[in-house]
Amino acid sequence: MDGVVIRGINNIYSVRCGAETYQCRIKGKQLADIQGEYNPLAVGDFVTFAPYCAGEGLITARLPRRNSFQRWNVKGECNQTVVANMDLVVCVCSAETPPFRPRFIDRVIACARGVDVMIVMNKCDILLTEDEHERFRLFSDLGYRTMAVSAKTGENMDLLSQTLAGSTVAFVGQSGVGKSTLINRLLGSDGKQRIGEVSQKFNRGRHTTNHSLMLDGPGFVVVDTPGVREILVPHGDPHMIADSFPEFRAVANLCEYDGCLHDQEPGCKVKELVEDGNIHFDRYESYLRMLASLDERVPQWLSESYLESGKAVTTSKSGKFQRKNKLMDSRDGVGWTVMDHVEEDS
Ligand SMILES: Nc1nc2c(ncn2[C@@H]2O[C@H](COP(=O)(O)OP(=O)(O)OP(=O)(O)O)[C@@H](O)[C@H]2O)c(=O)[nH]1
Ligand SMILES: [Mg+2]
Ligand SMILES: [Zn+2]
Repeated sequence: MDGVVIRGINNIYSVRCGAETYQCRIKGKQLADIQGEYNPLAVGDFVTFAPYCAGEGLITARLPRRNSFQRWNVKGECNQTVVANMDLVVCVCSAETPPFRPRFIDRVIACARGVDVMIVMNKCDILLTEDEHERFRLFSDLGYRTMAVSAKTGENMDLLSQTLAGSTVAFVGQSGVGKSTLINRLLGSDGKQRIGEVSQKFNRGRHTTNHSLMLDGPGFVVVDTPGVREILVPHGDPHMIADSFPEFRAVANLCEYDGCLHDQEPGCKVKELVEDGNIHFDRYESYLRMLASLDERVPQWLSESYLESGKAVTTSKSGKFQRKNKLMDSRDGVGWTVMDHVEEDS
């Protein structure tokens, strides 16, 4: 049978198939062909499973993903899929508590692989400063759908609900921006009950979400995800980061070098436009921080023996081979970082 993962806690996955939900484990120790990932299954994954008794089953395969939202897991030292197979990722931010952090949104966009991002400013009952407002508006100038709502006053909640109609969406964002409050409000009394249940059972009284959960809304399906203080882009090809900036993408063919990463390369059109003020400087800085974070990583699955085999020698940003102790700097998808601290951007 095939079903969709609606929740996963401690290697037990709730898999929904039609009207039934089965509590499933993975058959054997791991799923075939899935390695080097923090979690083999994420909410939204379609799986094949074999029911073995009432309401329980064994997962035998993960079906191919249409898209995913991934981040770098600092503790696990590898990429983690937060949700898969979404029609839309809704990046929720707030005017205050926590403060508006546009670079966090830039990173959320870079974490979304093959799926559109909409940016929802919650707590619009609190005013933004002029600068914050300008940076927020920039997202819509760049072509992203944006919306300002308030879960508290209900402002624009109908509009949000209409926008989500017919879709499966994930709410992601910093802890405390109001993802769960928004979802409660969108789902009405039904949703409140279910979310209340979850927070009592799994949060031991805390008012934060600590695992992703897929819920049925009126005319749409929504995944509530746990908020994070910081989000880091997944490890991988740095060109994917550059591609997540539409204003860079639009002019990249005018850069002197093919595959220009808009960093130190001569004849870079992006840098020229930043200097002229035609590309927002803060967006560019935000991008450079993401690139730098890729250079500092060591995915755990890159074992010492793999490194010693010499296969991992790759070119660095500057185009030269570079050796850091036994580890090499890399930009071609087998790179890594030693991440001993996480800096917060504004
Ligand atoms: N002023 C104001 N406060 C809000 C609004 N929406 C939510 N809040 C408050 O923001 C706080 C955090 O809300 P949550 O819904 O728990 O935030 P979250 O994003 O789900 O947080 P995590 O589960 O930790 O990721 C709560 O105290 C809410 O009452 C809003 O529109 N305006
Ligand atoms: Mg929450
Ligand atoms: Zn360039």
